[in-house]
Order: sequence, then C-alpha cells, then structure tokens
Amino acid sequence: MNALVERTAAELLAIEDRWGAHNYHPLPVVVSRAEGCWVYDLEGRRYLDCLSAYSAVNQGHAHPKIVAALIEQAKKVTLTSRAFHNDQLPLFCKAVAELTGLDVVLPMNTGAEAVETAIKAARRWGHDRRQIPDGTAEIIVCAGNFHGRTTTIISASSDASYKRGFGPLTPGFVIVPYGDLDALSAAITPRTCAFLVEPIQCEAGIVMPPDGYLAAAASLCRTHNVLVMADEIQTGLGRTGRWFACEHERVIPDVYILGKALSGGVYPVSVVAGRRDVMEVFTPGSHGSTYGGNPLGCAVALAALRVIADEKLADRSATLGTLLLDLLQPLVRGSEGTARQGAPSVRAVRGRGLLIGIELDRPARPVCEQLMERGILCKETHDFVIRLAPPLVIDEADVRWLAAEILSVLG
Ligand code: IF1
Repeated sequence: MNALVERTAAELLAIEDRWGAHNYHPLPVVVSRAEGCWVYDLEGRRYLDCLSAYSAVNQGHAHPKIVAALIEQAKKVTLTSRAFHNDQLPLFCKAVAELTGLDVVLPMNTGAEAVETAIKAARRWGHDRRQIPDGTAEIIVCAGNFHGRTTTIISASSDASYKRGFGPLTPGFVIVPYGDLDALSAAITPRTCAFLVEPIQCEAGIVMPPDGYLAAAASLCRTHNVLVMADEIQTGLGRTGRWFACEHERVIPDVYILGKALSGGVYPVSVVAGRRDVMEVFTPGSHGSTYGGNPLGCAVALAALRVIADEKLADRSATLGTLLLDLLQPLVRGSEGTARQGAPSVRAVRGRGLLIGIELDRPARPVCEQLMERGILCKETHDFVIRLAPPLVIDEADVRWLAAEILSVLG
C-alpha cells in the first residue's frame, strides 16, 4: 500500500491485471508524464501520441494555460452543485452558444451523458411540440455509430459486441445505413423526432459519408420537422480542420453534442447546445447532474476553448492534416493516375484534418505494436484501421517524421 514505493512497468501491469476490470486491451506502455504531443513511460522513453485520448487532447497534453485555469479555479471553488449559482457557468454557456451558433447550452460531464441528454431532449420535444405520443418517439441513427456506452446508447448501436448480455435494451431507435440518403428518407415516419449522426464515423474506422450527405440529410430532416443532432464529441473543436465537422457542409444542426476536447483532456466536461425550442423542454427537476456545470469544469473548458481559438488549432489541423495525407500517399495503390504500387497491406488512406485512418487488409494491432517500438502511439479501430489523430499542436517536423516512420513500417 505504500505509494512511495516505485513500481516497475511490469509490476504495475500485473497489479492492474489482478485488480482492474478487463474492459480494455491497451498497448503495454505505462505512461507517467506527458507534455504537448509527447507522452513518456516510466523509463523516460518518449512517444508521439497519435491518439490524443480519442481527440480529447486536441490542445496537447498539459497545456499550460488550461492547467493554470484548473489550478486557479481549484483554489477558489470547485463544486457548488446546481442548487446554487456559480460565477463560471454563465460565461461558459455564453461562450459555447456563440461558438456553435445555437441558443441554449446544458452542461454535463462525459460524452455519453451529453448524448443521453440529447436523446431525452429530442423525445420530449417530439412529445411536447410534435404531439408524438409518449413512449412511441423514434430516433434515427446510423449503422456503425458510436455514441457511448450507457444502456440506452448501446441500444442504438449496430455492434453486437457492445450489447451482448446487457439487455433489456431501450426501444425507439431505427438504424439506417450511414451515408444513404434514400434509406434515411424511407425511415422517417410521423413518430420520428430526431436524426442522431456523427459527421465522420470515427470508431467505425474514420468513415466519411459521400460529399453532400450531411447537408442533404439536414434539409430532408427540416422538411419533416425532424431534429438534426450532430455528435461532434470526437470530430468537433478543430479536429477536422474546422471548429465543427458540420461546417464542411455549411450545416448548423439543431443540436450539437460536444465533449472530449471541450476541456483539453484536463477534466471531463460535455455539453448539449441546442435551439431554444428544443432545450426549453427541460424544466426544473427534469434533468441534471451533480457535477454538470461545476465551476472547475467551466473554467477549464473556457480556457480550453480559448486555446483552440488563440492558437488557431482548426487551421493548423487543416494544413497539417493535408500535409500528412499527402505524405502518406505512397501507401495508396495507383493513386493520382500513377502506376504506383502502393503498400501491399494498405487498402485506403482517408481523413479530414488531423483525423486520418489507414485501412489495412489485415489486423492493425501488430502495426500499432511496431509503431510503438519506434516511439509512436496509435490505436487500431475495428481491427483493420489505424487511426492517426495527434494533438493539433503537433509541428510540421514531427508530422514528417511520423509519415516517414509509417511508410517504413508499412512500405
Ligand atoms: C472508450 C471509441 C472513439 C464518441 C462519440 C460519444 C462518445 C464517444 C462520437 C462517448 C467516445 C470514446 C470512448 C472511448 C473510446 C472512444 C472511441 F473507440 F470507443 F469509439 F473515440 F472512437 N460520441 N468515444 O467518440 O463519450 O462517454 O466516452 O466521454 O474507451 O470507450 P464518453
């Protein structure tokens, strides 16, 4: 029990294996320190972080301005509950509303909680504003979606491994193929209250819908008075080269769901931002969370948003993402009309901004292990795709080094 005893990585792995639940299969690296794009293991080896905690650390690890905000606010007040007001929440709500172009903001903590909040908002809006009988509202979601791990959210998943044995599940979700406008159109009924969608499906393997899909889906939904709820928990806040991935198609959804980088990886903060008529369905006593909107989280999030703006991280993501995609082109067979051979195992390289997937014809895990040996941490998604999503503060030299290492491992 003596915390002062220094443990080796092998000892820590053994302790975690014995005492921790086995709901993950992490790479065998034990991180004990991180700064910017780099994480350090117990022996002081450094690795380029190409996961960024699933895009929570867009601003880079331990960003000094975000950490300073955390420390300053922690010395003042950390938690009041919503039974009282605090002096950070109003400014945070205003900042998120102005950023998203939406009217009203409801803070929660984790992504899944924010998605749950959006689901409740959509159903009650359907009931109160569209006279959909209580208990019959439908929300359309896409095959391959990932919106979180709660019992209701996994009910909307098309992935059996997320659901097995966890029933009874929550009814009211209709699954359509991602990127298929006709299927969406056919699925809309008088009971449909909302369409919940990721502008790019990350967990599915950085899957991008056909150009124009999001805009056309949004206009279809508008025609039928169905809410568009964009889950930008992973794609938002600069990751794809814009503040929000919806902007690539000039879509402003009725509801934005944000989390992860909203606090730069420092402290969990999520929000639902929505149109006034949607968010007004929440009246006192109908929804809440002990930690939601706490002053510590709000101060951290305000600083985290300021960093994205001040350091122009969305632009940086666009520029460096384009560079990285270009540098990876030799992996792609016959690209740009050339007779290029490509890398034998690579099926496709795709992405937007610094959110890039390399799809292989074989399991990606061994490649991730090889990259780890070379000082690069990335994580496979859905077995065959390597996800590259470094912090947006990465510099050009490191992008070039990363590309060279990947070419050398896969080439
Ligand atoms: C894990 C995946 C990524 C999300 C979107 C909601 C949530 C997430 C679009 C829920 C969370 C995380 C959770 C994390 C792994 C990760 C993930 F592989 F599982 F799918 F990023 F791609 N909407 N995504 O991506 O947010 O409640 O976790 O705060 O370990 O499960 P959360």
